Amino acid sequence: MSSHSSAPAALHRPSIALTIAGSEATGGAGAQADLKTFQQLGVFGIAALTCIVSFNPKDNWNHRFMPLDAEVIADQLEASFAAYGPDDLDTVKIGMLGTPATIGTVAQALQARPSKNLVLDPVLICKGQEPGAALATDAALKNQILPLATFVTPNHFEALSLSGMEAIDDVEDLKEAAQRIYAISGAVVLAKGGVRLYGPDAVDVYYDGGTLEVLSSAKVGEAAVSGAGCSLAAAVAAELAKGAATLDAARTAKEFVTAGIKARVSSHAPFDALWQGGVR
Ligand code: PXL
Repeated sequence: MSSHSSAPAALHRPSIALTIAGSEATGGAGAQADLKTFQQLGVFGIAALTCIVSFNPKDNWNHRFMPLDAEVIADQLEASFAAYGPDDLDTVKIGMLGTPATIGTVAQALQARPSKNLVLDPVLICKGQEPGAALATDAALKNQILPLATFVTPNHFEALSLSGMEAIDDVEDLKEAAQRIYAISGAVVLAKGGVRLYGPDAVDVYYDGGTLEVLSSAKVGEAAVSGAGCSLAAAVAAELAKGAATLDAARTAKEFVTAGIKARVSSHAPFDALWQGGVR
């Protein structure tokens, strides 16, 4: 074998995306779902954890929620942002933050290092948290993180909260919600109807201030699947990291999630988990 060879061809460097999210120990949701989604879509994923969620099988699979120390969160973001400059790492996805303290820490880090694409999955409450704490978390998320977002993916419950509407019962309501959320945030909105809206199709509404588009696919059963919301937002982030336009990113993400729900993984938990390999 020759000891020297011609210069290697320039390596293809993958796009990079960071998720700032919680760990969910059964692997359905949270940072685990985000990283699997990034990988499946050809993006080099990195993660900063905000909290650890462990469902409790002895208590009806309720959430046990453990926030990480603000300093530990800030340290992770410092490491990620020092390793990859703003041109290498221009896409950040935000999942569960969980407490006002965490939100403050993350907001500060993101303000110091603005991202071209900031995809916010506005996870509002987690079962197992105090309702009072959830309200404070809700307000902090709206005040400190939503203004930084370039793309936001509220589910039915979150769309009600962010839009201030009393009910979202059909696709017309969901369109109204998407437009209201755009008006307060300036972020592209992908509002998810999921299994919460009546009818044969899972309907999402995309609105970017100009284009209003209904993305629809046949419902796969009537039960919500764990990781669908996380994976949708992560897929949007992955596509944006690769340079896709926002509407194309939304369409690809919807297809990704539909395929992942069709190929869902069941377990002893009372809900199935989306399989990110479903698109294969
Ligand atoms: O699906 C919302 C979600 C996000 N992030 C974490 C979670 C959950 C729901 O369980 O545990 C860490």
